[in-house]
Amino acid sequence: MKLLVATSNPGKLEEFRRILEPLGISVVPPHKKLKVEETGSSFLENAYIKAKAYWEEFGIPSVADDSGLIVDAIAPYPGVYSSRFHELELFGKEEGKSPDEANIKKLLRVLRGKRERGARFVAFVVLYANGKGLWAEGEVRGRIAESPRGSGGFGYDPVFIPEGETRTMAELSPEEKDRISHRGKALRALARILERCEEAF
Ligand code: ITT
Repeated sequence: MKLLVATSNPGKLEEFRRILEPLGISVVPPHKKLKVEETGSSFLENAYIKAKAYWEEFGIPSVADDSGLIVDAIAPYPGVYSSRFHELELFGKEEGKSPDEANIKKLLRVLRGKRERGARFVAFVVLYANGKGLWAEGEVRGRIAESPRGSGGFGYDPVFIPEGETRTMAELSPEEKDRISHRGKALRALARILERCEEAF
């Protein structure tokens, strides 16, 4: 089976490939950028909006991920605003060399001096084609480091220490991240559901 990955985030695309191809699902990137307004108020709704928009544009069964970091001390933030947390007026705007760097700077500033550093990554994935959708979710708990470490992954990985680890997500190998990550769990769950109803797609 071939799925279009409904994302403009290269880090996510690479993870989709790594996680789905060993399960016998080949994934293709979109051949042009699609700007989709994420107008939903939940991860699930935004993932649905993205998967449907890509299906309508490209006519290939499309799988989207809407994901983010929820930090206990400021829950439900950054949440659905994770990719543009630095732009939010709430807690003050932040600048950086990249959006990822600005987001991390802001998060560390907001948590400075706080002992409560618990957090979780969540991912909702939706597969959409022909008026039909399937979805699954995944989560990984952890805590926010005092400063960034590591160069793997993307987004908040350099400041997220998964439960039971001393390393940040950005210090894990790609295989180690996929085994425990929110996206790994969500995509493997989706693949199991798809096995039972592939003919519908
Ligand atoms: P698409 O909508 O095009 O897929 P996006 O990056 O805008 O790309 P989201 O709206 O789902 O995607 O925002 C997810 C953000 O949450 C992402 O930009 C990171 O800041 C953060 N995030 C999600 N998964 C992550 C991961 O595995 N590691 C680090 N940060 C992650």
